[in-house]
Amino acid sequence: MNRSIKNVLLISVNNERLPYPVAPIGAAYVAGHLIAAGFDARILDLCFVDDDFAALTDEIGSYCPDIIGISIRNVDNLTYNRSIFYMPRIRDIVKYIRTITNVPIVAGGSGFSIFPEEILRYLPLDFGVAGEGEQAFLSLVKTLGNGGGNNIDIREIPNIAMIDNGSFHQNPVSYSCAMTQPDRTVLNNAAYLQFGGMGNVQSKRGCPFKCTYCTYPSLEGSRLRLRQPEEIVAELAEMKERYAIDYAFFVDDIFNVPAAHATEICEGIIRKNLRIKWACFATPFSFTEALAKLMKRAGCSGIEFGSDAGSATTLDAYMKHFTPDDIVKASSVCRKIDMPDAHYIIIGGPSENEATLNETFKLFDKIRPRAVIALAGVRIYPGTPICKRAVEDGIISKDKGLLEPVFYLSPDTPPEMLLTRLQKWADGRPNHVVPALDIRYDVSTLEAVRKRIKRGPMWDVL
Ligand code: B12
Ligand code: SF4
Repeated sequence: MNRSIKNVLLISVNNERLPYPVAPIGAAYVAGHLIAAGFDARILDLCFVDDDFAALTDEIGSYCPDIIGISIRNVDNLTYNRSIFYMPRIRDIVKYIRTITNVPIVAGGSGFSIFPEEILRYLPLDFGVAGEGEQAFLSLVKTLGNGGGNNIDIREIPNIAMIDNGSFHQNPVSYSCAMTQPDRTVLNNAAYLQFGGMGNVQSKRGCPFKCTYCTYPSLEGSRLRLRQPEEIVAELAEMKERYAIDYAFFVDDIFNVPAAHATEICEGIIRKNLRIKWACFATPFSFTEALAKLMKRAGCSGIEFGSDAGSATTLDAYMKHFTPDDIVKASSVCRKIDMPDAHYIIIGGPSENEATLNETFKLFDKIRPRAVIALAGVRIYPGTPICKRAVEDGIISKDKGLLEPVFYLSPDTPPEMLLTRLQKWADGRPNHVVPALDIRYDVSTLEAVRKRIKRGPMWDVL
């Protein structure tokens, strides 16, 4: 056991309430790994706190951490025209921590992992961990705790990032963590169940597809890594027995790929008669009636499809792996078995024009899913194909900083036209959610719905 680092404080800075508060299971994975290795670790969760600084003073004063990890989930809210950039608050938090303690501060989380260099330059940090945090942070804590005495060079620990003499350095990112389950003893499960309406669980990591704007494969890898179905079923059973979590969200990038794994999870839940409800993300690609029926029998009460568009031209521009016809089929399967389905669409992206917009509106009017969640414009992330296209199309310059939100908006659908068309489309269609226009997407509406509807993602009842 290590000598000089004993107490590890992880601070989850996310306090976003839309669409509902989500528990920081990433930090709980990291904490679980540290605890299993003999460290004392806990999470200060700023989600339900009124005064960040008072909470920091209390926690740091009483716990006296030897190292602090900052979990940065969201950089911004991905919402064109209603953009919220979370980083200035996070900078105030980290600067404040620096005034009360001089222990090392390390950042991690999906938001950090997308922008390691930008965030290391934006915040006064010692190190960062890009990608999976369990193994990397444990190795870093051990190395720092031993003053280097364990002979591990920080430059050899995968995923570690740092600014060294003004230059950014990133160790190779590895996607190989042995996946277990998060340590939920460090989470405020009751508050998330009450205000978020569910718990969260992960059955796999990785996505094999290559959609043009997406960061998920770079966050979790392109290779699918699957957990054992029986472990996931046991985790769900424990969530229910120990924390009364009777509704879960599978945070997997896509639940229904590979179908055999999804099938085994559903069969396991049915066999154990868990009586738990859940929701998930899915792709319309190869979405079969057999799997949908099984999901329903296993408690699935809502599917969120990353459908993106109803136009073949736009789907091609997004490099999607399915066609408009696949969306129609997936939605009709849901309708047939009475499974609530929501479809995320992104309008105004590359190759969008008036004609493709009409095709998309027409398709979703035809299939009439339970909900359409319509986003305007595509958030541009570094290293993605859409970033390259944005430069080619003259939307951004080659060296444009992307930490502060920047969106791709097709030159053929100018913002005013796009928002007017969206407003008109959503009018009279109660199943449409449009964050860009606050249509059925604002804190007071959703918190009022949550008071009435105790569980679930809420788009199914709007
Ligand atoms: C599932 C999901 C959702 C679900 C959550 C459902 C639920 N009940 O949990 C829903 C649909 C509600 C949702 C909503 C939003 N989401 Co979301 N979501 C995801 C997704 C797919 C998985 C998140 C997850 O739980 N992963 C599993 C955990 C285990 O992984 P993790 O948190 O990354 O943690 C690991 C590492 O990051 C690291 N780590 C984490 N913390 C720490 C701390 C330290 C110190 C260290 C060293 C390491 C470390 O180690 C962990 C274990 O390996 C990610 C994309 C992705 N593939 O990551 C987007 C993602 C997190 N979402 C994102 C965003 C922006 C949002 C929204 C703001 C969008 C919106 N306007 O609605 C909201 C915010 C919600 C909120 N209240 O915060 C962005 C965040 C980055 C960014 N662009 O700012 C992501 C990355 C997607 C993207 N576009 O790139 N989301
Ligand atoms: S949009 Fe969905 S399917 Fe496409 S790469 Fe991202 S996670 Fe995978």
